[in-house]
Amino acid sequence: MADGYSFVVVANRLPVDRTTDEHGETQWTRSPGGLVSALEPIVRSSGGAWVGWTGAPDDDTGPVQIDGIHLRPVPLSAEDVDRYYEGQSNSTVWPLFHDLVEQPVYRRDWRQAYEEVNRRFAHAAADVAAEGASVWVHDYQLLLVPAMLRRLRPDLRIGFFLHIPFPPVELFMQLPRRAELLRGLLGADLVGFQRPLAAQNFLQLTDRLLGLRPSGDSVVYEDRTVVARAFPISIDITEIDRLAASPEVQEAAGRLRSELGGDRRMLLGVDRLDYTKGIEQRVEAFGELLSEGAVSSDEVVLVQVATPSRMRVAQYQQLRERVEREVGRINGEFGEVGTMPVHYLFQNRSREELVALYLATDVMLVTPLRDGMNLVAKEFVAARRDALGALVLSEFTGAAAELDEAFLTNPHDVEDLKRAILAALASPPADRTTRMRTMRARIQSHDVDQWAREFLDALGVPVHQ
Ligand code: ADQ
Repeated sequence: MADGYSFVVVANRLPVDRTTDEHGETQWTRSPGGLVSALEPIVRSSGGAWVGWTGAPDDDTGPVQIDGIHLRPVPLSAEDVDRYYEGQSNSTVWPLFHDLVEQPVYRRDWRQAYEEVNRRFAHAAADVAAEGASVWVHDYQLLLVPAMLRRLRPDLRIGFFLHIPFPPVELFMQLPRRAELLRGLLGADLVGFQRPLAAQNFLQLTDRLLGLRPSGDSVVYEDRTVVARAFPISIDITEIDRLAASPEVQEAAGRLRSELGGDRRMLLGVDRLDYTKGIEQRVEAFGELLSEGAVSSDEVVLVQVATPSRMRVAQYQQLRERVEREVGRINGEFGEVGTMPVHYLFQNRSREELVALYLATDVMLVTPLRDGMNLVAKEFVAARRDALGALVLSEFTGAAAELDEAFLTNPHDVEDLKRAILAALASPPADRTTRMRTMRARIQSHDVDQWAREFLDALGVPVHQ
């Protein structure tokens, strides 16, 4: 269509949150997060469109133009949310792609809803894209969209980026209708992953399931070349640096420190409350260190901030109960009036507050059992302009490949987690500073804006900003 948009982003969510003001008027505010801040300027400068769900079930909002971006909502009924989003996306694909750290649930009605909703997204994208436009599809909720879109619009250039890990061949083989999902991705010209191993897994599968012959980083499918490559995502370094330099944020960090008890060393975890993030293992390790007397609650405090996430999914509710029970047990056993060993906040926090927490902490604990990248680790490093603070980082995060001067750990092994926490607490300041400087140098040369440009460059999309 001649009057469509030349660049289109397709993601489960639109880059805005809708609120209603005191006069009952609808207001849209930009959602927080690196992906939105990286893509929004590109979409805006190219006069582009963004296709996604508003986040509210049964919402029939029509297209809107906000800050130079055409937003095209895809409606989801409450039942779609249940089956496509909470079901197939978050109870089947999510656990399977995270190496089965929870058991995936396989249901035919969820798969069917997933296919229907993916088709709806593909039609919406086909509808807004101009002749020869470039379309960038995101993440595990939309694995079928590239092929559906190609069928509707063979003239388009289609890119896909997976934010989560892509599993090894033997795990992917568990998925019902696995070949169809693979063909879904093969509808793209470029399939991007966080890590090179994920791209290799994908290419191997094209051989195993479809008998294709991948060569190097590409494979020929239906007379087209599909390239699969790693594009490790990053963060908005300028934003974190600006916040970390702000006197208000620094004061807030100072206040936090004194409120937590002056000279106690602070351990910090910041995550969505998700079973992939290793929150339980981290709390358990800390509890054992207390009970063995390796640390004492006079000397060390753990602050865990957990954002409520997917709370309608049973596995997430159960996780919340287990974490809260364990925190309660540790505080009951090792706390004193006024000095609790664990401060647990089941809350969303503003960017300012997060950065103040990063600045206040001695040891940051990022211990996922599996994680595509993990932006919290990178945000912590970017915030530490003082080059102080230690990072305990799981080997099973994508970030570990870039941040290997962290205190690396295997969180599946609680003994190893305890060892890493103690090593980070005991490391001399000069050692921590050397490690932090090296990590900062590494991430500073690659921020999220560059990540987006590299992907779009490989897709052949001109980016003017
Ligand atoms: P997530 O699983 O959500 O992302 P992560 O990469 O850590 O994980 O990003 C979380 C973001 O939410 C960070 O920017 C963090 O600051 C913010 N956040 C976390 N807890 C918060 C809280 N309590 N309050 C406010 N903000 C909070 C998925 C993949 C990752 C991949 C990213 C990007 O699972 O592996 O790194 O996408 O591709």
